[in-house]
Amino acid sequence: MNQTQSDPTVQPVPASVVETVDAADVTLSNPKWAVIALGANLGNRLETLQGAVDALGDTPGLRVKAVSPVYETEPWGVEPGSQPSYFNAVVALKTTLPPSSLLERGHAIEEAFHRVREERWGARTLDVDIITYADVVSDDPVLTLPHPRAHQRAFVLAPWHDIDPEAQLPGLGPVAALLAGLDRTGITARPDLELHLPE
Ligand code: PH2
Ligand code: MG
Ligand code: MG
Repeated sequence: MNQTQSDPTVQPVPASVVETVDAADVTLSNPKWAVIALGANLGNRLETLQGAVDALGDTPGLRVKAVSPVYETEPWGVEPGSQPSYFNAVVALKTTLPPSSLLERGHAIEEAFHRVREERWGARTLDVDIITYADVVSDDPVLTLPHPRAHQRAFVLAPWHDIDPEAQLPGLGPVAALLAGLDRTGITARPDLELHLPE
């Protein structure tokens, strides 16, 4: 006889505490939503962004749920005309990784695309920024949540709003309202370009 079934002290886990991410997916217990912004302004920008989406999808304990449209955007924070334009996009995912591991994974993906860390806001092949992790608000300098400048950046909020019009920036309110207050000059949708979910 099956020992486990006959032992009255071993209770089955109620189905309600195991959240199924996707029917064909591994079942992740207690996964959290996170939003990641991607940016590239050197090399083959579209290929790099898709590579980053695929690399996120290859991460154990992480499931990419939505990928935004691509925007071509003027570099923010530098002398106009001093850098190539960016391609920006946003990914919504569910993960069982803690924020620190997600950050580490993001850095590893940046490095895989030959990102060289030079000056602040320098041109880069790939930038992977965690925008939100669940509803965490933290001023930890290693990983400030939500991303400390996301609310000022239409190149983050516009693609995020496209995939989740109800999105909220924890502590700061609806993305729709924040986006409505931003100047969208230099932020151009590129419907001719498309990213897809990881295979
Ligand atoms: N990222 C930066 C600095 N400036 N400008 C645009 N348009 N898009 C970015 O992703 C971006 C930027 C530093 O992370
Ligand atoms: Mg960034
Ligand atoms: Mg970054």
